Amino acid sequence: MALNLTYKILKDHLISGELIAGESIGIRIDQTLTQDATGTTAFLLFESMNAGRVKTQVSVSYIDHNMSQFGPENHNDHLYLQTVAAKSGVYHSRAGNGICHQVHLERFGKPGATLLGSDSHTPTCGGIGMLAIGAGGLDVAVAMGGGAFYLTCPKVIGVKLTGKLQEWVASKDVILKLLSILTTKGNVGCVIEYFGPGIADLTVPQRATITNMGAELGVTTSVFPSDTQTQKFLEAQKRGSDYKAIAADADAKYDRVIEIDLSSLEPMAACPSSPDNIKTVRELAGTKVGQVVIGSCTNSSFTDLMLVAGVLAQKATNPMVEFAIAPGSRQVLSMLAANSSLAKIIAGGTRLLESGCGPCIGQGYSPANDSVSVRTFNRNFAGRTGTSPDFAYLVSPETAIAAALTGEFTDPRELTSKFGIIYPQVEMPSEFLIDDSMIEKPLDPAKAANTEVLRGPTIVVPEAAKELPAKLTAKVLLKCGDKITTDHIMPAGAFLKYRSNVPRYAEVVFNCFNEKGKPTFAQRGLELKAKGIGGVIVAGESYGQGSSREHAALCPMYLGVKAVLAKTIERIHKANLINFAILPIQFANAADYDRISADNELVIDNLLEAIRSSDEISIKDVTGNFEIQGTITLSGRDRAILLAGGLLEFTRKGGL
Ligand code: MIC
Ligand code: SF4
Repeated sequence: MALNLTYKILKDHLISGELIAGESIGIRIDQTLTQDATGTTAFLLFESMNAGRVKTQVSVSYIDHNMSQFGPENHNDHLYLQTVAAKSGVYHSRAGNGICHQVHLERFGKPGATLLGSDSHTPTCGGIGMLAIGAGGLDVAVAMGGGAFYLTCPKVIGVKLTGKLQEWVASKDVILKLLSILTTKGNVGCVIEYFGPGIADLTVPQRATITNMGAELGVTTSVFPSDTQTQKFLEAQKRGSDYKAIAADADAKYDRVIEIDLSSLEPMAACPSSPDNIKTVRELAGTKVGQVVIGSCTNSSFTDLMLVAGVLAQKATNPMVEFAIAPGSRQVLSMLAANSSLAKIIAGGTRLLESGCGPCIGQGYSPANDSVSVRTFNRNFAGRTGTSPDFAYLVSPETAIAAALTGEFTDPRELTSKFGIIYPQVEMPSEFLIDDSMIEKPLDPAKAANTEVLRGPTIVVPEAAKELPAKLTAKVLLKCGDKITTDHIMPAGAFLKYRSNVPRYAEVVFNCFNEKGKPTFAQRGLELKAKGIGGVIVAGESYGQGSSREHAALCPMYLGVKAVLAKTIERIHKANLINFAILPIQFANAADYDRISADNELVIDNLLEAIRSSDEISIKDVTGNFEIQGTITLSGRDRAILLAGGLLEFTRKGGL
């Protein structure tokens, strides 16, 4: 039978289950990546599994998120991660070497292989023909220990690309277009696979921008075939031996096909405060812009920044715009320095930020009040910039640099007619500058055994999940609306440094909903927990959008949350809830959402029984005096994990 690319890679890695969309399957993981903001917990949990050395082909631990280092927490994390990596047989990419996804694409990604990463933008490596999936740290820890990764066998949406991108229109506009079609909701359980004549001209960095931001669709991953573009990229990275051609069979089937004509695309922007709030740049023309930043794992490749340098060589930035770049990796930065483009960038009026996540995760560079910030990033959730309210727009480097020059939204295609700026033709280099000196190789087992793992006092081993009670008595701790992101649940930015200290980090769970003078979500949760009463979160559609951060489950668990009752729940977050023994329930009848209020008391008489053997669960609203039905869509393994009291306990008890 003709197979699409997704199913080919899944078939090669299948350990359990059948390749039928909707079924639970287990796949072998070849490579893993972790980053510091999720990695500390992942490694603490990995250590507590006593798994010894990693069993994967390649596991890499990156430092890229938490590099602001206010106080000792971040550096303590770095030292812990560096030493635990050495001990566990893991590569360690030091702070300053670049953003995990960019570096993984450059130095480790392999067509046809599987990659599991504790970061939702792991699908970036889909640009090189990998099946690259984001997951919670605990799932990645299990994969590092040699365990399979379990997922719902996906539906595959084929995106057929035809035509050719015009000058000043970028691959970012392709994914923004797709977000305007599919939105951030309703795509759980799907993979996006690109095919068609239009892909031939797209370079690996361009493809990686598209697969990276595919995460915002809520899909399992996105993938491009591996072809001559992939070979060119790998050879230029001096990794030609990692190349293998892999593509869908000619007559492969897709569950749905969407066609995008690259020739007819125009520059676009995701407007505040959702990646699917799409407008054309033409529609926004004239809107004043106060800040522009080019960076993040979406758009900070060498070719992206060469384009920026080429424009800045012709015209400097507007003095009323604060303009910065954050090169995606040390390789990008070194190459810009070596060919003098960096000098052009600096001369053009640019602030140079570190090679890391930086402003994308609210680590500084917050915009002024009421100031429009134009970013080449992938997320613009409210408050993510560190300013609240904020007005963040997501665009291509072409659109970003046009705004930086003019101080307002400007269709970059007008730069030529209005300012005589020639479109810089940027070629993919035939050789990248290779310097892996900031990637520490795993130590051999004898040396590793003598390595002392450094654990600073700010690293606190997370409390283990508790078994769920047979009968749940709980209170609605919060009722929230649609599209609640993990940034709403667990803010990052200034609080990111508490990732290794769950009791401290838990203090800011749902901080954005806390009201001055009233007890916080955390205080209410802990008070109920002390009385043996559980907490429930009631939510609308697409609960848990966005990141893979398992703290969005781990910290609520610490505060006594036992269940989430929502209209729909996103994939990675649902898995994280299960891993930390919080039951994800969907309203059987969405209208029941309106009947339940915050603070209501809920009782589930047969919690464990339902988890064991039913797809339905009855929930009594004691305060409102009515009963509603919930749906629990769980695989057999999910049920076993919940009954064991979480994934760690499940694994300790010998579960696979
Ligand atoms: C993000 O972009 O939101 C993050 C920060 O990279 C997260 C991971 C985290 O919260 O540490 C993600 O995308 O998974
Ligand atoms: Fe880092 Fe931003 Fe990419 Fe997340 S989306 S990995 S914070 S650059």
